[in-house]
Amino acid sequence: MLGSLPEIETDALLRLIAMAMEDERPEKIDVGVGVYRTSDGATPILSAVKKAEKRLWESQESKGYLGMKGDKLFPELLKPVVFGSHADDPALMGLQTPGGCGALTLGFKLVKAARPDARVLVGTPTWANHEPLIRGAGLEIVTYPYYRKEETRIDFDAMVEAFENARPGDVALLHGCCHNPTGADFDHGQWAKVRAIIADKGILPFVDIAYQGLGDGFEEDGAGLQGLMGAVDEIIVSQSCDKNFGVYRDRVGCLFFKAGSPEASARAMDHVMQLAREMWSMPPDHGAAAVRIVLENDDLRQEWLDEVASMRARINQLRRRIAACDSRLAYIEDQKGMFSMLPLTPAQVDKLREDHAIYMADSGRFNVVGLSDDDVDRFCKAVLEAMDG
Ligand code: PLP
Ligand code: TYF
Repeated sequence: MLGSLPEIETDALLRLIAMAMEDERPEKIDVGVGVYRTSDGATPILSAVKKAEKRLWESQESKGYLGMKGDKLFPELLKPVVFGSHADDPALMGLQTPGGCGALTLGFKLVKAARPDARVLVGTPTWANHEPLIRGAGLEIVTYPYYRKEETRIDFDAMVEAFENARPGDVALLHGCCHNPTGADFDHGQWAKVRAIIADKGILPFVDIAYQGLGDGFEEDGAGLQGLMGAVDEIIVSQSCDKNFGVYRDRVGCLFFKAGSPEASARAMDHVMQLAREMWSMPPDHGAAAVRIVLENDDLRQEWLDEVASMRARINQLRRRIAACDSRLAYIEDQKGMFSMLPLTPAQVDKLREDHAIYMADSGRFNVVGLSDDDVDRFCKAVLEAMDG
């Protein structure tokens, strides 16, 4: 039976990661996968997390099951970080998931359960995993234009037009901050307009926030989502701690949602738990427990905030350096988070890999913080040469 399975295309990004690992050229620059790196190319465990893990190891007396919601304190401690002054909204509920991917899966399955014919409006481009996760939940996708790669800007008017044509009950997938793959986030005015259309059209916002703190700061990066909280009765939020706590492989995330009332949210939670049971039953504990310990201890929380601030400073310093290389790269300074997208064709991206051992996604997306301090000038020179070629 299994032998009859057809061949499938593997994830292009995961293929790129494997190719970069095999390349032994010493000058290799890997700006493919989205993980934070120091100038030495390391992705270290945060010191606050390491200390929390030690405390966990010392104090944990049982690994008995925790239940379908996982660590119950974990989402409560995250709420003020993600939702600011909306954290105490009695209709806002959340539960631990295996990473942001688990939250996205669960959130879309919740939509499918509530409204099987809902359509999901998805910007182009978006993170490559969004589409399979949405289709996996059995939902229809309708794309909206998000970014003009050649003009290095958000195609805001076209996006607004697409939202104007949406049906009530459609779901709009939005990136909370640090847009993957473009780095292009809404400004305050654009968020205000998005809020107004969503409320006016009866669209359900689904906000994916996986990089909070790595753009301008936790408050700034949460502001768009928090503004939406005040404007709508219902919202779904997939959150990931994998980047801002550096716990990627531990798979730490949260699904939050708010229905029209605390009672309606509680009913949605019953459905969510049923759906989680059909997939993983209970999320893995270790990473979320470490994050919970960081958040509940003032000393560790401050250490973590300082560590994220230094990651953010490195990202933004690299952005400034790249932008200073040439006016054609100046836009990169205004973008947020780990990624930006270069106006390159797939053939130009291939050439960068072949001629310069520079690895980036076919779309021209590159991980800014994959560059070491010494790589910046060579990287910019090669990219500009490719743009001219
Ligand atoms: N959403 C976006 C936009 C991402 O870039 C990622 C990246 O990994 C995720 C969600 C999922 O994160 P996780 O690794 O926690 O599943
Ligand atoms: O976009 C990235 O590079 C990260 C890592 O299936 C990633 O989000 C890539 C592919 C994937 C899961 C995570």
